[in-house]
Amino acid sequence: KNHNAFLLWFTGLSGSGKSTIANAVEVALFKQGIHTYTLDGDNVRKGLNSNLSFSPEDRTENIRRIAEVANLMVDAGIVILAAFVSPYEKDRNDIKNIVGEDNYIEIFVNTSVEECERRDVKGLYAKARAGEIKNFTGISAPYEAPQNPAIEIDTTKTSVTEAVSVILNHIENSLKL
Ligand code: GGZ
Repeated sequence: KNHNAFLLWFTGLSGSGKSTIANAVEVALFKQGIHTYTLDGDNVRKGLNSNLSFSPEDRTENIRRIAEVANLMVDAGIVILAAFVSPYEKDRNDIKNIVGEDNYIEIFVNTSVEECERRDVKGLYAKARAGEIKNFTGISAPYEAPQNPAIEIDTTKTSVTEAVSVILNHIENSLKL
């Protein structure tokens, strides 16, 4: 395994800020000359996982496939950022086993459902409340909060810039970069 590569896994509710923070971390890593790739709903659920729904079984399969792809990309020496709701503790534990504990950095973007719903950037919470989206995480499907994430970010107290520096500091202190 290439020991300079690893997986940054962002978990949290829809609209919690996972992708925003992941994208900002990716820009910072790029400036350091580090080869990165971001996996998110936009490039995975439309392609590789386009046959998967949001049922519990399909979410588990979604996360399993992403973890296997991330593992291959880490093997290729690329720093991977992955931003998925990933609501189940068991599934997140499986990611760690797939990529190896030393390569897995879990980041809990801890924005409450009340705050995500207040922001409702994409209008999905309103649709979920109206019953137009079934099994919506935080409304009609569970989110199991990580018990022991490497990093936890409260986006009501921490700016994107601050979140980036917390994450970069963690990576540097754990001798990843
Ligand atoms: C949760 C849903 C759902 C349901 C569609 N529940 O804000 P978004 O739009 O871009 O992020 C959400 C994304 C979640 O996909 P993931 O692959 O990350 O989920 S999981 O890890 O649980 O497999 C949201 C949109 O897809 N979306 N329906 N029912 N989010």
